[in-house]
Parts: sequence; structure tokens; C-alpha cells
Amino acid sequence: GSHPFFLFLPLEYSGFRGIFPALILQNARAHTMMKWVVGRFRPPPGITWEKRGMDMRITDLSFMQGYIRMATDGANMGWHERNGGNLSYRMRPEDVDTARKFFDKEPRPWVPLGVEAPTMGGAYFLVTGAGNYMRNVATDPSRNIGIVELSAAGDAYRIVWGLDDGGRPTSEFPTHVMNHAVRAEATDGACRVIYHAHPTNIIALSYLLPLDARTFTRVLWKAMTECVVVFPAGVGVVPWMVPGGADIARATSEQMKTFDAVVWASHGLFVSGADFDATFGLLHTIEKAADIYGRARAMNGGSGEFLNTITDEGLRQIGREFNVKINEAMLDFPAASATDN
Ligand code: 2HA
Ligand code: ZN
Repeated sequence: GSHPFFLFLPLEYSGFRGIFPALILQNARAHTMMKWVVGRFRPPPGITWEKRGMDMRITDLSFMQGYIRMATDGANMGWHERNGGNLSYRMRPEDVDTARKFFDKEPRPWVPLGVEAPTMGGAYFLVTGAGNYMRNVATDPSRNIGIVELSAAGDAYRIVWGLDDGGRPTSEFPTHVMNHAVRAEATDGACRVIYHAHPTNIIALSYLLPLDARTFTRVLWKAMTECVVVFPAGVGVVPWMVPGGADIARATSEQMKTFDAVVWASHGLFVSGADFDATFGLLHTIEKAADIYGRARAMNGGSGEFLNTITDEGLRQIGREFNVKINEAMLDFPAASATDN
């Protein structure tokens, strides 16, 4: 049977004031019948069925809206050519509660994940489908994204909503799950979003710089003043690897123990965050810093030796003023003693 629901119906137009909360219906037939009954009230223009809480769609849920907006924004930024990039959201228990009535009556079969993430056992993820285009998520959500449930052992998944017509989660799903496990642990459970994109400038930079975290972090921190506040731990780097498998998943999650952002050489970027805004903003900031560095170098005749830069002491000063703990291993000189202030 279906779930009971409450109908909160403003009755201004029938002479009542306030809210009428008393209709509790038990099944789809009663739902249809009540739509007919309530329809007799002739709602004023602008009061849709959705606004009355009837015929609510899964895409009306706020986590869905946040996901869809981010996918669209990323596509509009040019970070998702063709089927490039993918996005996953680890659902809160309350998200699962509100979404559950939309789940398939019969979940699809379990599929091995290829890696194991025991701490993620039983979690639900909203995730991009393999081969699907980010730019199509908004226009056709149930075909391009899906909700998957992880097995109790965290080593298999099954689709419970979406990915219509035989779709499956992104090829990078193993990396997403392992990163969720590592970042959830690193942030006391705060991290909920993992995002992979192909932003132009950070990829270009991976052809110029030595592929180590310290070099990339210093270049990006010094390219734009607020970078060190946005990613005070720095960025990790994974050398070129074949994408989509368990090896790159393990290599990335190893870096994610220290960093909330990891560059994939000649490929793109993986970032993590507590919500859609923080995660999108992190990738945007890193990509913009890479853009500025590349332009400054081009303006400088190709050289990375600039007339002006932000000093290491300047970075430390920002850390003190903004009260963020900067990863000292990325800085050149021993931290100034308290008496130097
Ligand atoms: O989703 O970006 O790395 C396609 C990819 C794989
Ligand atoms: Zn990719």
C-alpha cells in the first residue's frame, strides 16, 4: 500500500481562514478521489497541486533541486563536455525518508562495487549515470541520475530510483564512494558531496608543473589571495592513471585523507564538501586560480618567475587573520614565532 499523507489546504477562497490539516488518506485511490473533491474548491490562480503538497515530485525535494542546479551550473561553466564529470550526494536520513515513496517497488539487483567502503554501508547516494551528460540532468532527471543504496558491507550497490532504461552509476562511482568514506571520516560526517569535473585550466596546468601536491598547492595559493582560506590544506595530485577503476579510486582516496581537492593529471579535478555550494565553490576557486596563473605566465612570456607574488609569510598572515589552519608542510620557512607578530 502507499503511505499516508497530510494535506494542508489553505481555504481562503471558501471563506475559511488558516489551515485545514485534517485529511489523512491511506491509498492511491483515496488520493485520486480527494483530488477530485478538493478540485471542487476551485483554487485561485497560482495555487498548484505541488504547492498544496499533492502530486509532489521527487525532483521537488530540496536535495534534488540542489543537485540539479549544480549539474547545470557545472555544464554552463564548460566543465562537462560530452559525458565528462560526475556528481554524488550522500543522502541524509531525512532525505531518504522523503524520497522513499518514490523508490522502485522492487529495487534492482545488487552489483559489486569493485572496492569496499565498510563505513558507507547502508548509505544512499544520488549519483550521475554512466555515459550521461551533465547538461541533460535538468531536462530529464530520472534518466540521467539515480539513487543507489550501498550494501551493509559497503561492497555492492543497487539502484532504487532513476537511471531509467537500464542506466548504471558513473564509471567513477568506486572513487566517489571511497572518497565519501575518507572525507566523512576527516570531517566528522560533515562531507556529503563529491564532484568530478574537467575544468580547462587545472588540466592545462597539469602539463606544466611537477605532479606533486606541494608544487600545485603553492602555485594556486599564490595565484589568488583567498585560495589559502578556501583550501587551507592544499590540493592533492594523482599522476596520470586509467580512469574509472579501483586503482584510481584507491590513489584518490589516499590523497583525500589530507586534501578536500585532488587534481587528476591530464584529466580533471575531484573535490569534496559539506554541501553543493561549498563543493562547487571549491572547484570554481581552484579553476579560477589555475586560470589566473596560466594567464600571468603567458603575459610573462611563459615564465613562472613573476615580479610580484604572495610571500609565504603573507600566506601565514592570512591564516592568522582569517583563523584558518594552513598546512605548514606547504610553506617554505619555519613558522614565525609568536614574538614576531
Ligand atoms: O563521467 O569524467 O572520468 C566521465 C568521466 C570519467
Ligand atoms: Zn573524468
